[in-house]
Amino acid sequence: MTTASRWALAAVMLLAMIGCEREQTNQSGSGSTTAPTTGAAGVEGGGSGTGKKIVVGYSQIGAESAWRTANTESIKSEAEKRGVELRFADAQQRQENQIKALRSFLQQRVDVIMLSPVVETGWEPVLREIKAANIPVILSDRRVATSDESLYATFIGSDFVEEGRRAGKWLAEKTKGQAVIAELQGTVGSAPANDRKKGFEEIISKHPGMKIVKSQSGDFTRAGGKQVMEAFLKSPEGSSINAVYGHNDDMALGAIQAIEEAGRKPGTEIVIVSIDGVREAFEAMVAGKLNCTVECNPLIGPQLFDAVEAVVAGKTVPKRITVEEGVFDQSQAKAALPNRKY
Ligand code: GYE
Repeated sequence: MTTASRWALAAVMLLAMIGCEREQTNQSGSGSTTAPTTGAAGVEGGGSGTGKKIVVGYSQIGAESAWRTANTESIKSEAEKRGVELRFADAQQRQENQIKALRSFLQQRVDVIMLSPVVETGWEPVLREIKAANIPVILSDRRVATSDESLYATFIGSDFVEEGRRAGKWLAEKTKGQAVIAELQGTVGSAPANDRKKGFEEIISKHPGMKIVKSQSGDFTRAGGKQVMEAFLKSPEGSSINAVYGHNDDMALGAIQAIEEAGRKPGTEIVIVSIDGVREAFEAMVAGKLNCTVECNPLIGPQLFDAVEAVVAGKTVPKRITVEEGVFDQSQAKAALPNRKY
C-alpha cells in the first residue's frame, strides 16, 4: 500500500467513526421529556433503518402568534437533531396554500407528510390523493373534520374543548358567576376556535349571570385582537364589558392595549383570561394586566418525530396523542415565569 492510499484509508476510517458517534448522539438525544414514546426501535440516527435519510414534507399554518413561532422552532430543531430532512412550507394562514404544498410533497414522494390544518373542513380530496400514493400523514396541532380515520396515521395535539372549559371554570370562579364577557375568537373555521368556544360555553351556560355580549374573530393575531377589542369597547355594550375571553394570548395582549388606550384598566376593571401560556402572557400577569392563561403546549416536535420514525418503521401509532397542560393565574405567574420555555 502506498503512503497516499494509507492516508486515504485512515481518513475513511476516521470519517466512519465520526459518523458512528453522530448516530449515537442522535439516538440518545432523540428522547423527549414529555413525549409518550410511540417507539422507534430499529431506526438508526433518524434514518429509516437502511441508512437513508427520512424526508418529511411539512405544511405549517403560518406565523400568526407566539405559540406558532415556538411550535415551528420545536419542529425544526427536532428534525435537525434527528437528522430528518424537513421540507417546510409556510401557508400564511391560507388553506389553498396548504393544499398546494401537500400536492407538491406528493409529487416529491416524501416519506411522510405532516400537516397543521388551518381550518377543519375541505381536506378529504387531497388526503385521499396522498393515501392513494401510500404516503403516511401525521396531523399536528389541529385536527381535520373527517369520518375516515384511514386518511391519517395519527393526530398529535391538545384538547381544545378542555382548554375552553378550563378558561370558563376559572372565570366563573373569579367572577362568582357574574360576568359581561367579550370573546375574541380564533381563526374562523379552525379547530381551536370551534372547540375553545364550545368548551367555554358549556361551562358558562351553567351560570345565568355570565353572558357573552360580543364575540368576533381576531384571527389569532395581536393586531386582530386589538382591532376587534377597540370596536367592542366603542359599541353600545362596550361600557358594560367586564371580562374578556381570548382564544389565544396574542389576541388578549392586543386587547389589553385597546383597553388601556380606551382609558380602562385591564386586569382589574376588566378581567382577562386567555389560552396558550406564552412568555409574554406571564409577563402581563406579573404586571397585573392579564389574569389567567390556560396552557397549550406548542413544543410537540419530539412527539411528532417519534411518530414519524414509528410510521416509517412500519409500526402502528395511536390515532390520537394528546399533550398534558395546566392553568396559571397571577398568583403563580412570577414563580413560573423563569421556567417558561416558549
Ligand atoms: O392557540 C394559537 C395559534 O392551533 C393551538 O394556533 C393552536 C393555536 C394557538 O395561532 O396561538
